[in-house]
Amino acid sequence: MSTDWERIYEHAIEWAYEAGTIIRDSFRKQLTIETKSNADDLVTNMDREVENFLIDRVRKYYPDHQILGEEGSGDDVQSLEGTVWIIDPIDGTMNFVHQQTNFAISIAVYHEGIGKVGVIYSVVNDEMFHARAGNGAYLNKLELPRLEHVELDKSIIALNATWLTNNKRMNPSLLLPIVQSCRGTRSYGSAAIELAFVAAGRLDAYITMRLSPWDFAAGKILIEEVGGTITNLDGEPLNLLDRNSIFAGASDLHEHILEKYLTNGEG
Ligand code: 2AM
Ligand code: CA
Repeated sequence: MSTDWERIYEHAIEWAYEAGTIIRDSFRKQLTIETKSNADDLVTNMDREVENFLIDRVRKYYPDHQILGEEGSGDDVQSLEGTVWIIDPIDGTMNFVHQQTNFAISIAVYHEGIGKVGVIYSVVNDEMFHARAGNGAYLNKLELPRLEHVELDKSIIALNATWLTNNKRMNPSLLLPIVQSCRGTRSYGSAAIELAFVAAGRLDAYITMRLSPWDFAAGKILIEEVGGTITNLDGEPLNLLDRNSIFAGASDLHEHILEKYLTNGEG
């Protein structure tokens, strides 16, 4: 039986909207906040509740699909064989806790390692970024145009200031010239939103040192659907089963920055 991708696409969007309602309703309730790997790595009861909601839906309608979820309620996914849902119930949990805005639900569906459906729902702004491979990317009902050529000195690049300090993942001297040459930098604190913004042309590039598959799986599909490029910082393809550094952007700008600033033409 052939896979009904239109149905999966509609389900992903519908469930993201439903999950958004669950999160909005939670604003009136008490939040339980815990930490994970370190004191700044937050998780709330809502992250878990929303992940369970989405997983229940996938399991009910697509029992033979695998699920990779940030909070670990999904499957122990070891390969991208078959159909895999990659879910981040709340991307930007710190924003969710501190600001009650600038967080998103990220849902991606891959088949044999190929991105098929990508959905990023910025809940409080009610912005649904969605793409079905080969059918274009959309913001709500509006089709997103293909990304245009942009010069570095006219570009806006998203990155987190952490990567400009001395840290164990990145020599800041590599990023400083990029920051000095672009028109401006932004930091939203949600990788999914930052990737959706690249797809929508609101940002021209996004650089970060470490993301997990659920942070970037949907954004990758959106960006590629509008002709953008997303790789790791060495210009290599992303591994959807592991953490990666991330460099996404309009294709010409991506190539220019990679060659001039990140690999010195050696990559
Ligand atoms: P989260 O909110 O779901 O944890 C913050 O700059 C962005 O990076 C958020 O999308 C956040 O996702 C993600 N992030 C934060 N710490 C991370 C880590 N240690 N590994 C992977 N992604 C992380
Ligand atoms: Ca995340």
